[in-house]
Amino acid sequence: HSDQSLKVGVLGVPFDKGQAKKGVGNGPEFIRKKGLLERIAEIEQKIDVKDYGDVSYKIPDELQKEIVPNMKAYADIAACNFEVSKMVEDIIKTGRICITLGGDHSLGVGTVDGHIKAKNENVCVIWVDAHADLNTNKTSSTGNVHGMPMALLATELSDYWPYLPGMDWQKPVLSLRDVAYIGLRSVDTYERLVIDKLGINAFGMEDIENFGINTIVEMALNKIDPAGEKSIHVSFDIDSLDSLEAPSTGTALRGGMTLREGIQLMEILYRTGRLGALDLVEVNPSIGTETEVNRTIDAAIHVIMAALGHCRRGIRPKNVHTLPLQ
Ligand code: HAR
Ligand code: MN
Ligand code: MN
Repeated sequence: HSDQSLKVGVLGVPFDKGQAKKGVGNGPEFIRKKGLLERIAEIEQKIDVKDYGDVSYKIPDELQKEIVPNMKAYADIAACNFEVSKMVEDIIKTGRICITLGGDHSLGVGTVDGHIKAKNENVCVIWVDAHADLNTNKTSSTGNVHGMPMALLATELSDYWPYLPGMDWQKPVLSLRDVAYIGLRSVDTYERLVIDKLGINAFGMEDIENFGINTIVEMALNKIDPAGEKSIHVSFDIDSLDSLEAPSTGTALRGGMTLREGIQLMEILYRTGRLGALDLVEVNPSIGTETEVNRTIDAAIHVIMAALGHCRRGIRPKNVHTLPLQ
């Protein structure tokens, strides 16, 4: 770690309309209540952290009645992500790493867009997720927009969308060549087609099994940021972790990453010194028992701590080299 303090901004997005289950909007409140900011303050690396509170939005009149086929709560999605994008852009422009607490994963449209605007497009994305979130409104079997953010962001898929009213601020400027998935294990058929056709860097659970998480992160960075010069955006869906590790999420799934792998992944990305933004999404405190909710939130906090330089080896006392006598 360095003596220079790391500047961090925390932003809550209590948004739940990208999917059907109530409760995921309370993620930011529960994660803060369990002591995220206090835990960040314990990290040896000096951190200047500012909490920007929660994003709020109003649907503008002209958007009120807009609907897009097979995109549930379209007006809310467009209006909320507009605010998210502006906030994330501002936070990153003040030199802070932006930690966004979700909320469902539809907010990834706004966070990645804001990051790209703040860094003049010099951004790569690591999407840590059991799912590819790469459906368009024509391929989605659910109409839930939390399964679509990557497809909304991708330049390569812009021709596959109808005109999206109220989303003109969001130019698809992210190439899927600058994206790597880690943790996939539930990919829909059309998503699989896109991944194969475009040759997207997709590291599934079997790859983590074969190579180990260290090598996978290295491989991902070599593909999307070979020169080591980009700002890294990590969009971490808590369902990337095994459902035993993070049960309180809307689409929990067995066979996922351990928390140890999640922590290791984030520690490696911290050490690049190029982490620009981290989304921590899909924690749903209304799902599961109290123990399961606590376990899930605790996992989320561990992932964020690792991203900010928390060291599992412990902290050396300052200027002290011997044990106290008696
Ligand atoms: N692919 C499915 C769909 O489009 C489910 C994906 C949503 N689940 C998530 N996103 N948590 O990562 O609806
Ligand atoms: Mn997701
Ligand atoms: Mn997911």
